[in-house]
Amino acid sequence: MKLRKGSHDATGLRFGIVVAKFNKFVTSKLLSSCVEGLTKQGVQDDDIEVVRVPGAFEIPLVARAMARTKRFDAVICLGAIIRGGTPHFDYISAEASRGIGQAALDADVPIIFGVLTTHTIAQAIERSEPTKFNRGREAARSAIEMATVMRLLRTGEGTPPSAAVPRVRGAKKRAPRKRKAA
Ligand code: INI
Repeated sequence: MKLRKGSHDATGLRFGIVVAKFNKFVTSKLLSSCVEGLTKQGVQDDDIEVVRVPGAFEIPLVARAMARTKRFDAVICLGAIIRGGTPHFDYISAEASRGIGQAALDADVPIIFGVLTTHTIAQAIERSEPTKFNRGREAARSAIEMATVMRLLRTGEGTPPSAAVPRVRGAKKRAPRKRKAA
């Protein structure tokens, strides 16, 4: 059995970040911890591109557009959806999660779900604290791991040559080409 896993060394990798402006008192802290999480693992400041969008609902379209440029090894989505007194929360959170998942599959690039969905403001604040569990920093870790896993799969790095190009069982050998008469 061969175990393949990503690493947390992000040297030379490039990341896009989409961050919602809605609930900025939370998302700004997610953003700073996310950027710090990336740079601590070796990402250069110039290799991080941040795009701000109005709210979490707008994240998927921009994340997909960024991923499709193929300029990034992964795209990270940051937002904070906090339950209010209406069903609005359910529509926004369902669409953000569904859209982000779909965007990754469409673009064939890792897109990370760093969007908080909480019942209360207190829960959102707790999960964006730089000193405690911070969803932005976690999103950075996941992005690095997924970027390195995908690179591993694409390049076949560390794969023995016989396994990198699998033989098709029962495939016929191609007959040698006939030479044309002069
Ligand atoms: N956007 C959020 O990012 N978080 C929320 O909690 C939120 N709530 O509760 O309304 C929210 N709404 C805005 C939404 O994302 C769109 O920006 C807006 O509907 C325009 O399309």
